[in-house]
Amino acid sequence: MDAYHAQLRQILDHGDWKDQRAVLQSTGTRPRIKSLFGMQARYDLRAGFPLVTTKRVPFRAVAVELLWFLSGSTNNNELTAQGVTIWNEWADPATGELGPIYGQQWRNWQTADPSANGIRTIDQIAKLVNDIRAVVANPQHHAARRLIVSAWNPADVERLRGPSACHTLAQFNVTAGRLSCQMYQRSADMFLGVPFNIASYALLTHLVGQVTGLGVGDFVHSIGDAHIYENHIPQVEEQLTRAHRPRPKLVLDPAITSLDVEQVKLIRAEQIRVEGYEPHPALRGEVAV
Ligand code: THF
Repeated sequence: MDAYHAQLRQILDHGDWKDQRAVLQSTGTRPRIKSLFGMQARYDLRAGFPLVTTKRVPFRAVAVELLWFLSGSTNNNELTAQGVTIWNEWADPATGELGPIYGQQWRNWQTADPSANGIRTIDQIAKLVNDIRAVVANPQHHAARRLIVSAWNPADVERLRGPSACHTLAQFNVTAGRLSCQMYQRSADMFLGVPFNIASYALLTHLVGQVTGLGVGDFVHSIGDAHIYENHIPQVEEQLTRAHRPRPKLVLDPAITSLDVEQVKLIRAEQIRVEGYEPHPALRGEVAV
């Protein structure tokens, strides 16, 4: 995970201080961020699973969150029922609803369609899996360089309660029997969010690879506004003194053979494990909301 540390170092050394909108609930203040626009890192998924080892990242929460996205849910209650509380700050207190976030855009993108009673929904994940299968069968298939899942829906941005999609778009690529993924993240909380985000898209790449019979290649992480909140800087300084440990290995249950919504709902987090994960202790930091 040298690339992640290099990004943290570069932001600390060369980033610019900026004011921003989100608030720390403990103090009611808006922490500044140190920010750098435009960064990219490449993680070779064959070299082990890219789970940060210089602090403990709760991998089970990553897996539960990704399965929740893939189930099409946008309700935080379905996440907290499984002990994952990372979306609590943004959920409607009465209903648990988060608005049209990833689950809806990935599985139920809505578009006007006069020929189909006014509205049609697109399951981008089902289309992705089908298109990858078509590209595997025929590398000249027109979908080969269009293997894209978009969470950024301009019409819905104004309806979102919390932040609009941070990870806006993922493009997949099949080369030499290996599946790679590049994700564009418009805004990245480098200390709290990014270790989750890297692990989440690496896991998604493995899952899509498994159901399409492909090995894995690289996860490429492209970032717009990469920032460290000022209240996270002592933790980041501590983290950067820690030595990397060997990357863990991802172990997926071979029984996972479909990412259809109904099949995803049957997948349990225990079917997705990491082996050999021996991180440094967790480093706590308050999230700005
Ligand atoms: N907003 C902000 N400001 N930062 C984010 O990272 C972020 N997200 C999602 C949406 N909005 C965001 C929510 N995802 C944690 C991790 C992921 C999140 C939000 C918060 C977090 O606090 N992690 C802690 C504790 C984890 C735990 O509960 O055990 C950690 O130490 O990793 C990024 O996509």
